[in-house]
Amino acid sequence: MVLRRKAPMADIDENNLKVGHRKKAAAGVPAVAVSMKRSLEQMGPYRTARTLLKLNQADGFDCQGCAWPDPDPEHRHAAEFCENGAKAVAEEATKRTVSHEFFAENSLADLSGRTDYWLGHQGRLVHPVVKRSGGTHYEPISWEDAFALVGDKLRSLASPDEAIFYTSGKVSNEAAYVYQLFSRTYGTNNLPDCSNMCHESTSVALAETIGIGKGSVSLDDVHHAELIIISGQNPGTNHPRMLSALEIAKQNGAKILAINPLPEAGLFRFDNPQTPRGVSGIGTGLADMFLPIRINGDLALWQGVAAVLLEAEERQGGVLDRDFIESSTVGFDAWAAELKNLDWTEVERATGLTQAQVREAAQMLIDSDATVHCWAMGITQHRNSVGTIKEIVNVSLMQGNIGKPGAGLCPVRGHSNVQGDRTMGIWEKVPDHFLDALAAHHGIDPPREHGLDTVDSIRALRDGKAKVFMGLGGNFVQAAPDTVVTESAMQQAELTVQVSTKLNRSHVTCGDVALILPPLGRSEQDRTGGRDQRVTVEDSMSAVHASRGPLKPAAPTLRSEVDILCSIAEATLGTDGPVPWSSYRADYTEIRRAISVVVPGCAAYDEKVDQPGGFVLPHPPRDTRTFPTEPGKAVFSVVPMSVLQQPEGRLLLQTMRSHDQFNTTIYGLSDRYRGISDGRRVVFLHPDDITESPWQEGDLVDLVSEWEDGTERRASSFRIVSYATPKGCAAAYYPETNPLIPLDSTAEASNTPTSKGIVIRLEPNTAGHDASEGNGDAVGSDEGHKSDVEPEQLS
Ligand SMILES: Nc1nc2c(c(=O)[nH]1)N[C@H]1C(S)=C(S)[C@@H](COP(=O)(O)OP(=O)(O)OC[C@H]3O[C@@H](n4cnc5c(=O)[nH]c(N)nc54)[C@H](O)[C@@H]3O)O[C@H]1N2
Ligand SMILES: Nc1nc2c(c(=O)[nH]1)N[C@H]1C(S)=C(S)[C@@H](COP(=O)(O)OP(=O)(O)OC[C@H]3O[C@@H](n4cnc5c(=O)[nH]c(N)nc54)[C@H](O)[C@@H]3O)O[C@H]1N2
Ligand code: SF4
Ligand SMILES: [Mo]
Repeated sequence: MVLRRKAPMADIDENNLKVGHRKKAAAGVPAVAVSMKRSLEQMGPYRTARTLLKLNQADGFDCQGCAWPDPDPEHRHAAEFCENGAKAVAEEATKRTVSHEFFAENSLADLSGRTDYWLGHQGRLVHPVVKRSGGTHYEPISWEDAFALVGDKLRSLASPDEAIFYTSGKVSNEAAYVYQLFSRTYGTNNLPDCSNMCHESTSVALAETIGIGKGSVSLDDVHHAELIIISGQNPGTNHPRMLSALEIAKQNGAKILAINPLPEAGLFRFDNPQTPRGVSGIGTGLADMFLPIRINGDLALWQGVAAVLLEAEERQGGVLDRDFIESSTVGFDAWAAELKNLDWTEVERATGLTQAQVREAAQMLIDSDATVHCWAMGITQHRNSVGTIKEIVNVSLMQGNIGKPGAGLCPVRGHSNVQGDRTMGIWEKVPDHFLDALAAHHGIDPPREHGLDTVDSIRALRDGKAKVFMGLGGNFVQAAPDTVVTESAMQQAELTVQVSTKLNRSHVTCGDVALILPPLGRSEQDRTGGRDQRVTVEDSMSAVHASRGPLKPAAPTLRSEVDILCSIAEATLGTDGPVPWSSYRADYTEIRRAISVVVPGCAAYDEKVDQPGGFVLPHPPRDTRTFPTEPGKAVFSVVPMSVLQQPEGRLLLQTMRSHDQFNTTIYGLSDRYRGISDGRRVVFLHPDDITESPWQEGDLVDLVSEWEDGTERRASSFRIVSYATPKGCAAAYYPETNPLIPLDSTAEASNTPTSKGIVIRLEPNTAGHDASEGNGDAVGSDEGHKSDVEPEQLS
């Protein structure tokens, strides 16, 4: 069986694709120029000034761009944002809006032929709209009728577990708290979130080993580390202000070890546009060592490093933190014994690195007394991710690199409030103590069985077990794996409700009845209940603070997320139940009072969030080297070696972000650091893999994935680009490649889709309209079509 979907492609002329040089430094003057250009285009000069000066300031609003933390208030610049933060703001604060006429003119069938790039560029959604059963268009509906429609439908379900309440991680703590409270008062823990596709492997591995599923460092630790390891992360694009922190660390003498199949620009040099060195292009050198690892080689790498550290300890001593291992951990001996049998041939095969390279990297750890280990999607989105992260924890524990200054575990989160949403109870497997507190404070009886995560929600929709899907932000059908399966699952829903700022594919691939409810964005003033409301968020380092939008809302019709959720709750559960929805809506302080009682670590929440810079949530391993695990100590875990090897003639594909997108939101067509412009359907290959194939650079091919059950999945029309990626390892952009990821291909123990390790083969292009141009001549380039490969960086 072949699963294939004709992807919408018409709005982007991929024949304009240009392939230029890969950049060797990130940011610099071009970043400032792009920030200003995009901001002015979308917002005009007045809104640009109003927003950017308030972005990430103590009295302003939190950047929607990512979860990287802000410096202390006294160390903030007037311009405390990066290029991609400015793009994220411009995307939301755009002056364009989607009118009723737009929906009258464009049927669902028309819209489904559009790319997400085109859909997002239509502007802000400003009116609630409905698609009725059998309807061909969205049409206007009043807010009250929309709420009643949702309430009636939810009350008619045979069981609350037939409803799914998805969250994307931009949602504020107040909205998240109200949402999970509504879902649980209604009667289900079906609260999947984007985290299920993102850092879930981190949360699972850390909860088991250190007792809390969050990172253990502060920004100050990054600044004062002796060694910073950056694994599977592209900070120059996805967390650009991390480069400022790395620059400070380098000035303080830190070394950086970067591990990535691709030589991402932001790993090598930072041209800080706020310093003369940066503007002049001298910049700050970052990575002292770069390991161009094979996709999925990280578990083997950390086993190799651990083995070298154990050897060195035996030989010379002083490498391990014996006192810490003795007093604060369990399982060391069994783990160390297992590593005695390490097979170096296996490590070399898995990593594509030589034993000498692994030893050299291990020496950097030996030489450091304070190591911070950062990681992101290149580590979390594999079948063996939980095991890999446990091995990273093992290596940190053996040197006592947790709960001491300049050291710790630093999973770098994605969405700006994804960590806060979890803290607030957006979690299908929330622990019993949270439910107990919820029950006691609100006088409700929350269900105790775990709910559905993202992948299981798709299965439930596919199998007709779930009938209502509500998305609080996000773009579920496009972000989820196995696009063909997910789209058809969503179309089987009886009702879909999307609370969204911008149009996207999840509105077009919807249920029998579908609602779009447009909320205020974070950059906008919120006057719900006639008073100035503020919300709160938590960053990747557990700092919580308030956020207030400076802008006049895109339209007076918009309602806040809290308002929408409380209104749906009332329409579903009535107004005389135990939860005071209308007081929550009238004053979010009331929600924060509930948070301060129910959510661990949040006592006096409403007062603390207004301190300059907010407050930091407790983290026992970081604060006192105590570990709330089952044995009461940090746990060394024996992780069986596993390596993803593709069969002969196949490639391992990773799916990643370009520099000009936020997840499924495509800002533009320029992946500047990788030298790509005016197109997105490219596949990056090692030059030898191109030579050994029947194709040449610039040719159009289909990507075909192969899954264990014999099914195949096809995504058409990708241009071959020669690139510095290890042999056998391909890369292409998400979400165009999501049709290739089988729903059942998930990480063990976290159920995260394997977005970074998919076995594919290349085939001749079969998409009709592009096939005729399927040769290298169609690729334009200002400098000729350059391959940009430095063989010495490759395995
Ligand atoms: N501008 C912008 N910012 C964003 C986002 C965005 O889309 N745009 N998304 C946000 C979100 S939700 C998230 S989760 C983060 C994502 O931030 P990242 O994790 O940086 O995102 P990806 O683009 O998926 O990049 C994964 C990196 O891992 C590398 N990699 C792939 N496979 C492997 C492997 O097997 N081993 C190793 N060691 N490396 C590997 C890739 O080459 C790539 O550099 O960014 C957040 N910030
Ligand atoms: N192949 C592949 N798939 C992946 C990944 C990958 O690396 N590869 N990464 C995964 C990861 S890490 C993540 S986090 C998920 C992302 O999954 P999601 O979070 O579901 O997707 P986004 O693209 O971030 O959602 C964008 C939409 O959110 C809405 N939106 C934006 N701002 C707001 C707001 O303030 N309020 C509301 N209510 N709506 C808003 C807009 O309508 C916009 O279209 O994708 C995952 N999917
Ligand atoms: S690093 Fe992230 S949070 Fe900070 S300004 Fe850039 S995009 Fe926004
Ligand atoms: Mo993410």
